[in-house]
Amino acid sequence: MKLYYAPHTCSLSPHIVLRELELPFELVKVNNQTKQTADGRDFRTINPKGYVAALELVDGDVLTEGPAIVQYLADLRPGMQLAPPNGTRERTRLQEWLNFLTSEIHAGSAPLFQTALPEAAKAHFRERLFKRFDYLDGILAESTYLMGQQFSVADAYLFTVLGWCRFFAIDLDRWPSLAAYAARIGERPAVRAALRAEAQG
Ligand SMILES: N[C@@H](CCC(=O)N[C@@H](CS)C(=O)NCC(=O)O)C(=O)O
Repeated sequence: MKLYYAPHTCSLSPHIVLRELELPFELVKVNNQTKQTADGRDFRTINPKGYVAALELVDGDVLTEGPAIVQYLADLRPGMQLAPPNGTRERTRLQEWLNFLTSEIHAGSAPLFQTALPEAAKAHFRERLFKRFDYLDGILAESTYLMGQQFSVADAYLFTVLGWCRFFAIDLDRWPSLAAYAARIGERPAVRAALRAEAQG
């Protein structure tokens, strides 16, 4: 498998999951500005949507959309329990989290990256995001991981998007349980290895 990634972006989430599952994979860096891959191809020929992450399977098929990719990966190694079995209520609970993260936190923080956006608009999106952080802080005050005691693909995703706070000068310590959670996930060997690989890439 090949993971097409760009450092500091949402592709870190499937990258972490690949390492947590100890699956064999190759990393291919994408320049998100030029849409060129590190091996000299036009990334849009791989993912016509033009954004990371994309996962190329051994038969050449390409999966996109982070929440779908991480579930596909987790199902390759069900024994590792990064996702509950398909068809269970717990799996739906995981999908509930993934949908919340992608629509409320990932997409909710995207406007803060827009340099062209006026500060008043950014303040609106920041306050909206902070309400979501308040909610997450309450959940993580009671729970080690989003799914309870079991680390899951949703945690790889939340850790990834929380990492963007440093780009927006958002101090995560305002939400102590969320900050402690991010620090805890950041200590996992697979997470450290993924961050190291992306820094060297
Ligand atoms: N819906 C997609 C969004 C992916 C996405 O937002 N990718 C960003 C990085 S976090 C990107 O590559 N943006 C570059 C672009 O849109 O040109 C997913 O959840 O995977």
